[in-house]
Amino acid sequence: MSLSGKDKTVVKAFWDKVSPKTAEMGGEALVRMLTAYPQTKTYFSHWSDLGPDSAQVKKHGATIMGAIGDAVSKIDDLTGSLSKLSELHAFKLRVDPANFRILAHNIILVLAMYFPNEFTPEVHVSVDKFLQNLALALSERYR
Ligand code: HNI
Repeated sequence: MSLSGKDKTVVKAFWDKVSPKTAEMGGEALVRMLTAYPQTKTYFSHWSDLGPDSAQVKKHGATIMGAIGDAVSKIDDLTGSLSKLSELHAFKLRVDPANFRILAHNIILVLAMYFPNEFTPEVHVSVDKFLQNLALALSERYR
């Protein structure tokens, strides 16, 4: 379902609040994805350490969250702004798009862990819709 004006406002306001912690939260979300959904590790088999203390995983989590923050600022055109990344994941990295939802789940979890008071049900529903739309935009170039 597409994002309403209210969803966009809620997501932007929440992201403003949490942005000082996004790099750290991205690392935590990626560590959790690789641990709780070990099938996702196949894409990172060229990295020596995929455990909870891996500097590479944490750094990459920060990179991913940076891209998500960028998408928040371009929330009116997710498909256009993510088309380069979609192409990369589709044709070069060959990431099964089902994994975008798995990562989104882990991001939601970490947002709630870090910001239990700010992550109200209202924020939850809008951020969830946003991440589903982002996953859809990232899947756009697969066919
Ligand atoms: Ni993803 C590289 C963003 C989900 C596997 N990924 C990137 C880069 C960005 C990025 C940015 C760096 C691009 C570059 O070097 O130009 N990835 C995102 C975003 C999402 C996402 C915004 C979803 C929210 N990526 C996933 C998922 C997987 C994934 C779910 C696999 C399970 N990504 C990769 C891999 C790389 C990657 C693998 C290359 C890593 C490397 O450096 O070798």
